[in-house]
Amino acid sequence: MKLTYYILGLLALVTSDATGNQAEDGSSLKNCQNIREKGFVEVGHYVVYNTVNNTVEAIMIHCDEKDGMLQLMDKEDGTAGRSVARNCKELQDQGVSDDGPNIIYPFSNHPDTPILVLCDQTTRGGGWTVIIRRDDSYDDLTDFGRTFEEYAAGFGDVNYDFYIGNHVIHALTNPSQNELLVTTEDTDGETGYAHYQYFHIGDRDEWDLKPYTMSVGLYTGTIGDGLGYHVGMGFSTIDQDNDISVGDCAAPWGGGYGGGGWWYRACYHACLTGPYGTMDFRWYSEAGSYYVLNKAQMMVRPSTCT
Ligand SMILES: [Ca+2]
Repeated sequence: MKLTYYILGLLALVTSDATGNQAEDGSSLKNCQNIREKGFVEVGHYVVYNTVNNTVEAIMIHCDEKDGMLQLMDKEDGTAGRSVARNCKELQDQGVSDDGPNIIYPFSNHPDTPILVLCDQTTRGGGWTVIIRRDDSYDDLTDFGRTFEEYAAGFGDVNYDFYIGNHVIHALTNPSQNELLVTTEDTDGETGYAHYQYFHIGDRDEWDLKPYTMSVGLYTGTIGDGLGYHVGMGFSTIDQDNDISVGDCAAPWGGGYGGGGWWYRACYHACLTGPYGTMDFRWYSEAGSYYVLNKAQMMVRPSTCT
């Protein structure tokens, strides 16, 4: 145990400004050796940065004993030697104030499973974990016409456009009350937001409920309550129809709408997964009116009001 406490003391000295997994000048972290030189000595997952086509991209790597890292023993109170966060709000509470990719451990039943996520630590107080990002300015755009299993697991790249996965959204919104912030930019370049004080995604298998049923409420914002129409709906995709339409709202072009997975009813007011450059990537504002979008983001954080 003496060794443990010596190492923890060393950690406190050299990483006092970076209690998360990422140093402030994260772009200099390219491998485990760089991470060790920054004073991070513990076996675990870290964010590193590679330059690809003049763009800095974050990826997650694992550094272990053969990289010169140390397997720290658990503390006497039984908690792990390494501080981990379940979401971006907990990272913020640990002193991580930078926007960008970081590592969280959101699964209460698999607390050692890390995922690379995008954190927003500045908008409206920060602490947000981004669950979907669409942005048509990227070079290689992600196809959002995906299967139920792909939407469950998540797809895309946190450096660009992505969907974090219904499995993760359920884990993020389940243990506590969460709020949701939707931000949009329409085809005229106008930006707006919708804030919901309450947001929750059910589990994949719940008695008497469709998979990943959405609850959302207490709207304020500038673009209208686009999600209100979708309350209580399960998640539908090109290969799984959980909507209440006689048709199939998630059917791809030709059969229905844009093919994106969504909490369709019959069929939708807002949909943030439709194809770029079409009216199926849009946000409802009021009866008969909606914004066609170029960019959109949804992000969640534990609610400050309970
Ligand atoms: Ca249907």
